[in-house]
Amino acid sequence: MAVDLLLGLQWGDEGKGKIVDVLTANYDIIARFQGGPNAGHTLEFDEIKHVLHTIPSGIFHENAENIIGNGVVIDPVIFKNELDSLEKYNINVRSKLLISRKAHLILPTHRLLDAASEAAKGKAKIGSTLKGIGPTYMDKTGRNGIRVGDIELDDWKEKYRALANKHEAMIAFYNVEIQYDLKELEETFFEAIETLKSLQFIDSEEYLHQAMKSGKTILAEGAQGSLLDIDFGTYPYVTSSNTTAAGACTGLGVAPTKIGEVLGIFKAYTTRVGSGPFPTELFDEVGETMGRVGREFGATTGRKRRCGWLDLVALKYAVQVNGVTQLMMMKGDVLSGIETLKICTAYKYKGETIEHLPFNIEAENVTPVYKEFAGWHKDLTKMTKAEELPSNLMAYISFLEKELEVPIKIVSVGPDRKQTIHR
Ligand code: 2SA
Ligand code: MG
Repeated sequence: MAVDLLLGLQWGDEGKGKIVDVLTANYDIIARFQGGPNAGHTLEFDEIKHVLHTIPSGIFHENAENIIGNGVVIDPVIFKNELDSLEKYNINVRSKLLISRKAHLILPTHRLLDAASEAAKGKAKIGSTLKGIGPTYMDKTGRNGIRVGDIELDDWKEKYRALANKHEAMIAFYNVEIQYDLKELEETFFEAIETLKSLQFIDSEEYLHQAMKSGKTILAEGAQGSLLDIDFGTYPYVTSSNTTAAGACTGLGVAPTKIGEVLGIFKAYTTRVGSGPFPTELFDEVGETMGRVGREFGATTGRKRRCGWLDLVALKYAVQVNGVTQLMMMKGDVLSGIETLKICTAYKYKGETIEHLPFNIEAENVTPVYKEFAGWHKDLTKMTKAEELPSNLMAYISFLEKELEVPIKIVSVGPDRKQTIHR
């Protein structure tokens, strides 16, 4: 059996949590392969809204097993809170959640370092989620990190102390105002470590290998989006992991020959949180409307998301880098009522018109070229069949399918599980 991937194709917040939840019934195992509590995957059903940060979105399905892969970074404190809030709903997380021993831990000082680094950058800050993601991946590649498997060993606290001491010296080096009480932070941290220890740890690459052999179906759930990829995103305004398809191979230990469908998810418009270039960003009433109607606020930090038109140049790039085989379009309902819609089909770049993503897409380098589309006015949120979708929306969809050369298999018309149209 192959592993299918579900990835965000823009700057995150495409609606991955909802789609994983919708698709979970088809899979035995859901696995996260990168990122950490910088993610906020929102799921809505039975009139309750759940936000997951570390735990895979399959946790609400009775029969799905959920795996946190080696490529993920875990903050034990946030993880414990997530666990507590799920137990309220009578979900037996412990029996359905497995954690890779090779996943790295976010320490309290990683979070402080994230804050210090951002403060020191001033105007040039990344706009990180301040969850310690960057510093934790730095320690991973720097070969200094502490992994989940380490906490099963006796001497890990010495390793912890040495690393935390080094971090404190680094924080001082940044020379910025950061108030903290490490003793207090550590108390909470070590308490959360005990909770983490009570969960099931596995060698996830071996586990997945055996699962595939026995015919189990697996879905790898991406976090953030392709344009936040450490290699292919809008560097340096990116996250610190590979959010693209290749990240699923390294973040789970799955061979490229074992990848099946690559499901790419995008919004009918574009959003971005944090700093960095965004060529189709809107600063007018239309952008305001997208943000208000689409409830565009970060699920982790509550930050207001920047909004703009769909950027087909960037989307094509993401489809290409990931090898997307099926597309899912989210939030078309948010565009209802906008008279004329625009899709960016090319960039003006150094006096030329180009249709690929150049090295640098800062505002002073690229000017979007738009194609206009007549909007649709009907409320989509109660529609359940493809035949009901307005013809102007169908024209929008057909244009994208033709340009991207990949079918759009799901059109989502609202946040609820039920508001999902399969084509
Ligand atoms: P980090 O914290 O080091 O990964 O931040 C680096 C950049 O990556 C962006 N980033 C995100 N963008 C969109 N959504 C994300 N997750 C949360 C959510 C965001 C939130 O799902 O709503 O609640 O604010 C996410 N995580 C990281 C980040 O904005 C930086 O630009
Ligand atoms: Mg999100």
